[in-house]
Amino acid sequence: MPRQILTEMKEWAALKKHYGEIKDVTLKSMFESDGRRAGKFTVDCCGLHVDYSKNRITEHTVSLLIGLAEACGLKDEIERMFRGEKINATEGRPVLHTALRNIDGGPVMVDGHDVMPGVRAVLGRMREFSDSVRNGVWKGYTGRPIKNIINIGIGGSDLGPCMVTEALKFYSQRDLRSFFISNVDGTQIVETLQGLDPEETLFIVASKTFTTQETMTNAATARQWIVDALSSDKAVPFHFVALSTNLDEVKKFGISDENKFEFWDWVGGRYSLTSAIGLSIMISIGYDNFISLLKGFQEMDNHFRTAPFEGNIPVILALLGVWYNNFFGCETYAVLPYDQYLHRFPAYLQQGDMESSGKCVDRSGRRVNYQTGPIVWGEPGTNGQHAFYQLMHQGTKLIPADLIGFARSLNETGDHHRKLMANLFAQAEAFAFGRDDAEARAAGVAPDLLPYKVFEGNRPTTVILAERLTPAVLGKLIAMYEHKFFTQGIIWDIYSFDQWGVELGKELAGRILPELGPGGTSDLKHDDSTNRLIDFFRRYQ
Ligand code: G6Q
Repeated sequence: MPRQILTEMKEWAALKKHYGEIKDVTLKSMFESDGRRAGKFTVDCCGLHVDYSKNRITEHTVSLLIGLAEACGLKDEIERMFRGEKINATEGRPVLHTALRNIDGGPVMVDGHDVMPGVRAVLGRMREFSDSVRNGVWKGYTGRPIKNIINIGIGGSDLGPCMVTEALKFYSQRDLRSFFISNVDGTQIVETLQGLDPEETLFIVASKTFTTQETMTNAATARQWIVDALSSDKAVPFHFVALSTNLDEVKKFGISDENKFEFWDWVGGRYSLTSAIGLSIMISIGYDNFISLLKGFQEMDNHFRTAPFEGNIPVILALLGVWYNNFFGCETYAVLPYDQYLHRFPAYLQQGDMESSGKCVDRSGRRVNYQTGPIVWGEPGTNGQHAFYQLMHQGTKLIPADLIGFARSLNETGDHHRKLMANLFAQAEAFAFGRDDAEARAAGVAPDLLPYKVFEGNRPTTVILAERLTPAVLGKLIAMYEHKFFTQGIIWDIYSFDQWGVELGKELAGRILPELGPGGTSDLKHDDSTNRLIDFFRRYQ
């Protein structure tokens, strides 16, 4: 039976009414009237300190939002995911990235079969392989140890490994260099290979399907580079490994059984970095750190599965997301990590959220009559402060933001870290409380400039702190957002784990390609604009 339409639920109506009552209440007044507000809206758990008190909510808002989550059956839906039910219905698959980090947990059944022995076996092979590359036992074709690791993949087979490798660079083996090639634009591979020695270079071809145009094109170019440089096809097994669910295609590419690392169709691309897709991460940071990362994920998975909603970090973040997206009408939210190592984190979350929640049809096939996924964007602080924060402070749009920071730096250098964190705290404070007329006057602002130098404030932020950026903390942060996306998908009643829009792109590019090559002609097959664009391109070939 189709679920009741979200906007027809009584819990939705209650929230709508409540929004009307609260929309003009300022954060300033909320803090003034309750000196213990921060304590009421903070969750300290799993080594994370999540302060969501600078959001435009009251305790009543939270309880209404939790009521909505309950009415949407969130508790059961969480269990259905963890139990391996086929909740990715449009692809007919379970969603079990949580099994990948259930390393010391019990069986996880898919079609009557426990997937955990397979998960542990692949992890064991990744360990052997990454150790052998790290300690120089794995040799290239000419007998030289590997120094350069190049992951070739795109989307979920690139963003996760790349983000984590960057985030955990502090823990990396410094004589190994990691590179990521994703774009089919030949510029990326040409520029990446500049100056690299093929004898010391290992390619990891990461593709769930092993048919993705960009990845296969880059892999073929890399293969040619190795074969040309080392003058033999026989060099390929020494310089290529594959990560895939499509073992037949891997074989066709010429990668042998011992050089392939399997994962499974119940691992979604954007949720795959804890599968074999994380091999480049493991080579960079080593097996033990990789396990710490998985344990961080696992701790957050357990928290999400068991914590009551009022103290459940991913649930709280998701409810805030729904609150702003659907009631305040916010179109976007920003992720602002105050840590340079996390510079790819917003881009990673952008995919995770926007592919998962970029849907307009509900799970009963009906066009939704409410907003679903927001636009996600961000940059590390403090860089963003000198770029787009202006609009966040004084523009006409309301942009909720997550500010992420750490009490201790991994690179203590003078007073850099104190300055960094002073900025984080000051920005969150300014977003919330702004600067009113009297404060501006007291700060010496000339009367004619007052309208420009007054800051309304009332801009919501959530501040997420941890002691230090460790592999385990990173695992928790990633899993926290993964489960946030899941929760929002349940409330919006959408399928979070398919991505037909991505598949469309793969199909369309293949259709026009022959028209651009030698002898190709558009033959006026398209609309007038597309025909002309193709003609322009062909004129210069
Ligand atoms: C992720 C998406 C998508 C996918 C890429 C690469 O969830 O499905 O980003 O990861 O299109 O696909 P392959 O791994 O199959 O090459």
